[in-house]
Amino acid sequence: MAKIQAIQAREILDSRGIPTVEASLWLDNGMAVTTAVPSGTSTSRRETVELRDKQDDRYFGQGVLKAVQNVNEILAPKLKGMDPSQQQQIDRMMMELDGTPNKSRLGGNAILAVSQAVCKAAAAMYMLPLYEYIAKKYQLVREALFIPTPIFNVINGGKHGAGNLDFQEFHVIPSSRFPFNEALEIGAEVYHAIEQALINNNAIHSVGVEGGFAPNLFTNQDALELILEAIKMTRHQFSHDVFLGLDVAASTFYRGGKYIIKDRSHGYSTKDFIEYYKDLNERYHLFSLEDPLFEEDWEGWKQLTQDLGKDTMIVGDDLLSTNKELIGKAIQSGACSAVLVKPNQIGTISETVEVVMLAREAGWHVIVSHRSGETTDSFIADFAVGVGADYTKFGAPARGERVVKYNRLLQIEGVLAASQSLVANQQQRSKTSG
Ligand code: 2PG
Ligand code: MG
Repeated sequence: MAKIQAIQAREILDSRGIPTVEASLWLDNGMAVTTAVPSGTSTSRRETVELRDKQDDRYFGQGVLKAVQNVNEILAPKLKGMDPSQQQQIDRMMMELDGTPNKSRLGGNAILAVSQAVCKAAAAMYMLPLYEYIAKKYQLVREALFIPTPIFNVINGGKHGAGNLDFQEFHVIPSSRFPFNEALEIGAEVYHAIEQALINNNAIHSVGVEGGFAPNLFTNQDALELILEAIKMTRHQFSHDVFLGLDVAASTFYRGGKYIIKDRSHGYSTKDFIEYYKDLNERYHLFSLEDPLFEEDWEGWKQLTQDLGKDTMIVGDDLLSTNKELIGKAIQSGACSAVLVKPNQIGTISETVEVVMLAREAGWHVIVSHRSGETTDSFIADFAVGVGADYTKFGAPARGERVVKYNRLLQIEGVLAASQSLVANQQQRSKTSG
């Protein structure tokens, strides 16, 4: 067994040009790994605290030098000599060293950088691909490993878009019957067709923070129409090969008890907004609906899940914040039917895995997600495969920090296909020779 010899963190930039934490970890057998943590733009109230320097002028106060220092001076000396396969023990120790309920002393960004590095280092120590190590360790995948179905974010609004849409993300979701490489083709083809449709309509076709287009349109519904128009330009059929979904991020436009969006000037009450979704669903057969209501509108969520949850995945992101207490509450009350899983909302790998386990036990769908501020680390792709996620959400099929994750899924798909056909061949051979 190798032991942790050293950990060094540093400040790097994320895809938005904002600092984030990267950590390298060395084992005493000479192996080394590096990983970086992402950062959200539309964060929920219940997420762990991302430690930012605040008081200085560097990067307008967004620097993460304190978090880096916490890794280098507090966490690294304590972890020295520990066995990296003891993830739970290490994560618990870091939480105790932090001593706050929301990781605000050392920083969720500092703690997660180390937690991810420990996970990667253990995989390296066992000489396993990261996804396989995670699968073996946590035993969450019942049969053979598979690649989750991708949810592509093709139009960016809300806090993510430079355009004028209220809804944060407009998704296209290929049917789960396609192997991942074909699902990626569908996502990329629809993405390019949207660009063409925008050009045809003389609309702006620049992109938002997750690589989706960020146009100026009259209503949010116009964005859904645009996607339908684009799908028609491809060889794929709406509602058969490819479906629509939304991450509404409704907390960002909930003001004074009303949902204020450009589709109606005087805003919607919860009841009216649920009716609005029902109408949308009639036309667009929404496959998934993430954060459709304010993160504290629990009664509304329950009602919406009752009304639409049979055919539409009702996904809790801000509502649940990858937090096991909140998920417990949502399972009990029937507030949604799927969870968006983001390690940096909770701050350690062990706690993230616990959330996946809870969701699985409840029969919920699991969507493993990136953040809007990303790096070129593809940790999250391996994590999604390793825990057997049903879906992944890694943004548009464009821009380096997004495609690095989709490309990693392609690699894993290739390796799995080769090893599974190897197993099938071996079984065949042992049958014929026996
Ligand atoms: C979301 C995420 C990722 P952010 O709301 O689901 O797409 O956005 O990272 O800004 O919270
Ligand atoms: Mg979301």
